[in-house]
Amino acid sequence: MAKKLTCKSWAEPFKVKVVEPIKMTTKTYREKAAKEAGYNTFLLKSEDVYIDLLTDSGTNAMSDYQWAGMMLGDEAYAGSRNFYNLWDNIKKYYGFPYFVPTHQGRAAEHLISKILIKPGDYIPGNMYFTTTRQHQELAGGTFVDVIIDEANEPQNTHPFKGNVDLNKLDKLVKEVGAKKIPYISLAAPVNMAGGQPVSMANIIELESYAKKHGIKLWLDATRAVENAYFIKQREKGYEDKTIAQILKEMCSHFDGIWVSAKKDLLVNIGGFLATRNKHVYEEARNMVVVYEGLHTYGGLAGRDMEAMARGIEEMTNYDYIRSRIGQIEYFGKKLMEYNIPIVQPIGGHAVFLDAKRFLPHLKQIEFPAQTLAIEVYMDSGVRAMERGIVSAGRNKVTGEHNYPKLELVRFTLPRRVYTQAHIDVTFESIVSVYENRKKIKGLKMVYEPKYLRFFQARFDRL
Ligand code: PM9
Repeated sequence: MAKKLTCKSWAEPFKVKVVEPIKMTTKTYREKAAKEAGYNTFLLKSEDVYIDLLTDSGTNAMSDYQWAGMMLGDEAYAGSRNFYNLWDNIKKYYGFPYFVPTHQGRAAEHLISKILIKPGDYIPGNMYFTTTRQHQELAGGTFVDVIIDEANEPQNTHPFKGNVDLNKLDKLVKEVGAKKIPYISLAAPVNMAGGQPVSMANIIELESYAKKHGIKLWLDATRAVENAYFIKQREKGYEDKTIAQILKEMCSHFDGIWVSAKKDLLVNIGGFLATRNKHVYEEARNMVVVYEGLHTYGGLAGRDMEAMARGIEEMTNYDYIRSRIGQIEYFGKKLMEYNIPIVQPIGGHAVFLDAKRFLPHLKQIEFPAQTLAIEVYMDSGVRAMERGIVSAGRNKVTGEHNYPKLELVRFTLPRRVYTQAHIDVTFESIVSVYENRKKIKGLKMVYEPKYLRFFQARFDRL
């Protein structure tokens, strides 16, 4: 009997106009490349990678509308028209009156950390992010994790694992005093927890808590559109709102945001800081000329700002974001069919393998996630990223390794770049590594840089 249709599929609301060839290599070639790269996927040459799921940062495919905008770049040193186009769209979509462009997200993190943090301050947040915490520490602050416990449990299917635990926050406020807390650093969604969202209810609760204690509330809105999508899917009362309405409502609860435009905004470079606080704006507008460039370009070309302005218009399109997150869901569900241990619920920008359950015979100090990432590369040429003990770095006081509860490998989907067939090839490679997992040995670190070690550390096989 013929099979009956039980549900209808979605498809991407775009088609391919330009293609970029990618190289297929042999296993022997990849083993040599991995060794030369010190078994760190960040140190591989991109041309030696077949399917590049290292990051969704700056790896997006721009639309013809964005490329057309690139030709309208006004490269004046001061007062570029593209700066004003971008400003208009930041006001319209994020709802903040003031903004300062930066060359990427961490430059905005640098500015806001320098402006708000005094040495000895504490910055509570919903799980650390590598570059965010680094800038908070360099400004003399100490990051304190106040995320809910469920975020550290890969199999827990809580719909908003990015939420802040108000009791943990209150405990910190009581311990150190609100005066030592310049702002709450919220990320929505939470990258290191597996792309897990924060609910609007939690944001509203946080806002009222912060106001009551005279603490500012800032948002890392780098992937806020993905968070808005999950709110629409999972939170009562938001089903009928548009992604643009939810994004604006989210932002309305914050003093300001910093953004790496290389994600949601569908571009290859860019970042910004936006706020409703005139004093912070004036400080940032002045400081940006020291570190980035004039306040009307912040280290970017006029054409880059135009691409960002146009990316903002495309990022909240429902069919687009549904297909982006749908692609990741497709990937995650395939892995789950084969009992591959992944973080659940499936996140907004990536599928995260749980390396502790994938390679239970390895100790955390044998770098299971780093090992797994390079094993998958050697198997198929698919590149992923470690998000475990290497990324967590060292305790800034004791110098000991931080041992995070989550030891993950992130397979991140660039926006509008790969097809379902690329996902199938990736999934098959992960399954074949899983079938041979018992033979896999760990790594030892043989070179460790001082800052953000995961980018440049080198390893040897045990
Ligand atoms: N995220 C990522 O791959 C790129 C480099 S770090 C491995 O996930 C958040 C939530 C990010 C982020 C970068 C930045 C910094 C801030 N917040 O990379 O400097 O995910 O533009 O942004 C990366 P930039």
